Amino acid sequence: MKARTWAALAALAVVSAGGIIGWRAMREDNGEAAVGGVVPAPLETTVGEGRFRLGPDTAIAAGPGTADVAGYLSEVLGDLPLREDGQITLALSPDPAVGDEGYQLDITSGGIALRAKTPAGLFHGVQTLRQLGRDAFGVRRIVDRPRFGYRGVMLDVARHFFPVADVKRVIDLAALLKLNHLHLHLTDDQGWRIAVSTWPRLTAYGAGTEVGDGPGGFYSQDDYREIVTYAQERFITVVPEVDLPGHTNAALASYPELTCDGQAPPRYTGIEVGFSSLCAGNEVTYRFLDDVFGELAKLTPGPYLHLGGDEAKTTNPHDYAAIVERAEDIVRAHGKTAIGWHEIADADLHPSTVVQFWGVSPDAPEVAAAAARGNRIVLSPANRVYLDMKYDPHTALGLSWAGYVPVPDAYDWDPGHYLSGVDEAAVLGVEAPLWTETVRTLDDVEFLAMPRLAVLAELGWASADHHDWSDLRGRLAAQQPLWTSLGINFYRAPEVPWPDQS
Ligand code: NGO
Repeated sequence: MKARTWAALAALAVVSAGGIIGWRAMREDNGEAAVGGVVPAPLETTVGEGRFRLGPDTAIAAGPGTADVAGYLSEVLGDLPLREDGQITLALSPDPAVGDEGYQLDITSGGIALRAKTPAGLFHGVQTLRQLGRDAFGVRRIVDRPRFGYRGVMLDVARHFFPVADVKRVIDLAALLKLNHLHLHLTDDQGWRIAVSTWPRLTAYGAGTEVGDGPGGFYSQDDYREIVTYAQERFITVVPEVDLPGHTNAALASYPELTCDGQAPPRYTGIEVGFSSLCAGNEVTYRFLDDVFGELAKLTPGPYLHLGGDEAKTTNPHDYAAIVERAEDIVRAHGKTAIGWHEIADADLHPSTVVQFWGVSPDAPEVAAAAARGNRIVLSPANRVYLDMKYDPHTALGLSWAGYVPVPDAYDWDPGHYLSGVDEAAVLGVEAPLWTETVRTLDDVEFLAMPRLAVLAELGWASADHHDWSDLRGRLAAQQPLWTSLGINFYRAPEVPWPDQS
């Protein structure tokens, strides 16, 4: 295998005939073509001449510790056999240049060598390979690693419920784009979607509604474990959210003791926000939160529990801070890190807590102050990355309270230099939420998410000096054959030169 590696390097050296040219310089020389049709853009690409073609004897050689990723690669390339002398080699090697999630991919006319420090890195390399071809791959070397450690997508399964199979499909889309977090918005006014053994009415009653007149639904703990495992196999961390103290009508309707006046409200199927609240003065509120977060903590291997915190319009500021601070303590007592929507920055937060910005203006002094106190920030500016915003006035689905978000606008910002007074070092990453007031089916999800989720992935992964819309639009267009073969219902954004429309 070592010999093949050096052969690969030699082949590339011949191709860069102009002498010793740095990988980066080569990329610039080759322009768009050198980046290939890969989204998100790899850090460094050097292209050569020729191709490696899959043939009847092509096989995968899985080095120690790579069997799972090799199995996945075999599946996505059409059931290639695994064999020790395979031409496609997967290896774990402690190369610090690619970090914990990066990889190096060498394609020569004789084979493909993929190596990374971790299985997650190899998995990301496989996604690059999938995008480069189906049965033939142009000669190149790619050295790649992400800009931000947190790259997420959120699915609101409360406004409309989505079964496990749909969530798995969203995980697959996320994996294709090298995202590494799936945030599930599990509770809201319209429904409670996760079984909690000590509070069974949350699902027996509180899950039976959704927006409109649909039946709702919920995940049993086994369903949730199935989602977590499927995500883990794709190196994606599930971040469960229990929204509080507002957005809690489904819980209040199920358990009157959680309200301040002891009266259960009726269940709710509209789309107003900001009318419900847990009761700060009731001790039972905290027993409830301890039970719920305790069960979720046990079911969730990832480090984060999201406690919501948005739009608590009927909770007075003192009560709001009291509930958020105690909820944060409860999450921490269960060994997890809290995340919350940016309103939680008004409370006295532990510095480990992550603040998720969802505003529409870069001036958010309370978020900047939290960052100055050490809180890391996840950026979800609604007028850039909310997947439920309409593309334009003609989009049938979606909302427009944050404006229309055509694809170029989704790209037109830099997460490292976005919020005034927040340095890139304070930015943990980016996340695109998909709220589902108007979204009922997986087709709806895909239509709003694609291609904007790919744009979000680009912002989260690609280096800031790759930022170039004219380049990205070409690479988005290049995804069309793969997206079509995967049956993805993507929006044919008019700003992207899709091959089937030219
Ligand atoms: C807001 C609100 C959600 C809505 C969403 C619709 C946040 C964090 N809270 O975002 O309840 O569903 O807008 O775009």
